[in-house]
Amino acid sequence: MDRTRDQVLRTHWTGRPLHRFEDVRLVTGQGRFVDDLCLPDMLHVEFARSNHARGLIVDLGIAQAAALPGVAAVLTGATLGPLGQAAVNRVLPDMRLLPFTVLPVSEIEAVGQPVAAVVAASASIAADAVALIGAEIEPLPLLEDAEPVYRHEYKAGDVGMAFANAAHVVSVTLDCQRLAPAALEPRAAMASWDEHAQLLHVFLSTQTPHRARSDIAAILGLPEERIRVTAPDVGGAFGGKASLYPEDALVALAAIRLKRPVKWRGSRSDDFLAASQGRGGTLHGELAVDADGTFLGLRARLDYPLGHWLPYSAAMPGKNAARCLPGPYVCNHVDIVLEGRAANTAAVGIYRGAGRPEAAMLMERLTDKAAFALGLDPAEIRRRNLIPADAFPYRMATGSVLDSGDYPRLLEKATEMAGYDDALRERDARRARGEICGVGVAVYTEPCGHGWESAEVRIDPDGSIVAATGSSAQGQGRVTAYAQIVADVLRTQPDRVAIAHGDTATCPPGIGALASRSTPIGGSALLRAAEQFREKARLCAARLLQAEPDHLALTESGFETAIPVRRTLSWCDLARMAQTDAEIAAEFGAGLRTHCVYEAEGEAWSSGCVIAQVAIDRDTGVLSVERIVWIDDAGTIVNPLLAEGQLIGGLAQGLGEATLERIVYDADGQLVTASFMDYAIPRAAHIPGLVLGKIETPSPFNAIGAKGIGEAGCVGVPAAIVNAAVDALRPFGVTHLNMPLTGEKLWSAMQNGPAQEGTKR
Ligand code: SMO
Repeated sequence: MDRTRDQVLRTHWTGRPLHRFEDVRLVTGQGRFVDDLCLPDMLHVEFARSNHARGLIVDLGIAQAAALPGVAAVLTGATLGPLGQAAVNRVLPDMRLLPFTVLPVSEIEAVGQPVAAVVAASASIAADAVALIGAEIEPLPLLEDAEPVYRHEYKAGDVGMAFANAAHVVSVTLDCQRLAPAALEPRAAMASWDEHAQLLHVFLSTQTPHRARSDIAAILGLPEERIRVTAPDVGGAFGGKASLYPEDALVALAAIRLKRPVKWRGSRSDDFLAASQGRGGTLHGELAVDADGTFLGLRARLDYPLGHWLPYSAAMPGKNAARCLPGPYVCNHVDIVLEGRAANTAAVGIYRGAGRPEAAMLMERLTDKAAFALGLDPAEIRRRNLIPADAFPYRMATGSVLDSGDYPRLLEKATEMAGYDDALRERDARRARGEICGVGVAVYTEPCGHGWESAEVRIDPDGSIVAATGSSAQGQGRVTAYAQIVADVLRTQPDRVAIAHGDTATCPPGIGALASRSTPIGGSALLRAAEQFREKARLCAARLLQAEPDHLALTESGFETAIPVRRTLSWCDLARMAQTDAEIAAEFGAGLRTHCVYEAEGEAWSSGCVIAQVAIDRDTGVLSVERIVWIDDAGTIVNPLLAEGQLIGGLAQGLGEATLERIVYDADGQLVTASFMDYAIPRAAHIPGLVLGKIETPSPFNAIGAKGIGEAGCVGVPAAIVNAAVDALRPFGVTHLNMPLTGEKLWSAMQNGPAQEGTKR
């Protein structure tokens, strides 16, 4: 390494694989999650949940429960009275809204819907009381073909002509199974009401503290300034904690009604029954190609299920799937119809990937089918259609603008690192020996959020630098990465920067941690706030040192000038004087503080290429993912260690989707998979051999140049695995497989020739 590069590395924290500052605390049991918190005189909530998917409440039968010693109250829809609505992001025009119901007054709309809340002296008394509730429900038939909640078309070019000119048209129908976000920590909420100050403090396991505050304000009819939402440590979320839930609102309401602190800790079953679920779409696509394999046109019909209510981002999966569908390829003629309909199930919302995985799966399956129809190698047909590196910014036919990327280089690097040609030869040799194995390629793009975040940087009187962000964390290591960004601007050590997040009382407003947008947008807000803070501090230091601001240099301990004489001012002294010098305080405000609202110029789009090698056991159908080679482009990487962790975590969940996970409702709307006994998630032993590589095309649309990375594993990995599995079973006449690729499904496919399509709701 040459000397200049070495110096740059020593003075620049961005790009260094620092270990997470959070880890020691978390791995030694010092984490504080909602359920670790206790308040004096606290009551506990448990919910009675519906056993029926749809019906009318005849009688909730709460008398026995209410009479149980230790029960403070049994709350029902009738006792709550009229309440306001949580917000829904109407990302599609003409989108209908469904009511947000804390507890139903008359109609039950899903199995697992909370119908009554018991508030008691302990969680076990509350649970005993719930068992005494014998609700009488008059069943109603399930909703069928409800009016769409949203319908939207994405059209460009002349699709009719494209299909008329095609040498081949291939089609794929995807049945995407529903998934459970399955965060390690189930949902939880605790609330206390200060009657004297008229202040509500809600502790919530959430991705979006500020939005939760707005929603609670709207539901309860309280001004926002009377509500504080604190997200303490949050044990994962993956989209499942991006919206306020009826249970959360009930906890806040109970604290006010009963004038005592109230806590609810959801169980795993509570989450399976009533947390939001992901995916679930039925997607049909047709791809028209010419004789060389050039993509001419794309038709698709995407049908998305929605549950019985709409979380804030309920329409995002459908919208993302539709707008991302052409993926990394040039395809100018598109006609995509998107519809979402309500059903008598738990809510459907965003889950790690939020529509991007379905788009990648459909496009990558279509691409493989086209390659097969033309006798082209799957890597080659992709090479012929990828958007060239000099075409950015690139407007997709669906209207979204890709900021930057180099898709051909991704593919080239992945095939090189995978030894693609050798892998194909090895596959053929193994096949000749009677083994069942396949190779699959997928190239993906994924949008990583747009809009704003805000940040605040200040120095406290004791000299500590505090950077507060509206973009919170649920275990991603945000505190470390954000400190690296601020430390670079202020030329200080990251561990000198305290990062505040996840509390509406101590942090500026923010959208939250979702859509892979935290580092690109939240990080950019912090970068800009830190720069503004540095310049304000420079002016302040110049005044104190009686020097010209331009003559001040920032050093590792503070500011320094050589003109007229050498003088220094440490951060500590600066902080103290900014607080205590009346003249300075008058000019710069008491204490040094800057607040910045940052709006990204556009969306950052990550991309990547995955090559999967799989083998299938002939006797059991069990699939082994033998190796994944994966090149990801997430633009500027702030902390490579955290980035790698995000890739591996996303891969694990993508692997779960591809091979194991599936939420099943039966024909009566009963949830068949309400525990980890029935819903399989991957274990460490399932994680395949992994070769990671990266390219970095910084985003021109945000200050850091970063793109998202946390969802990538759910986007590219399942598509590559399914393509590899179909490749493996091609000798059996299999042309398509729906996830999850269970042993039973693959074994059946081998027995019966063509793939057996799984059934799903
Ligand atoms: S699915 Mo994410 O938390 O946007």
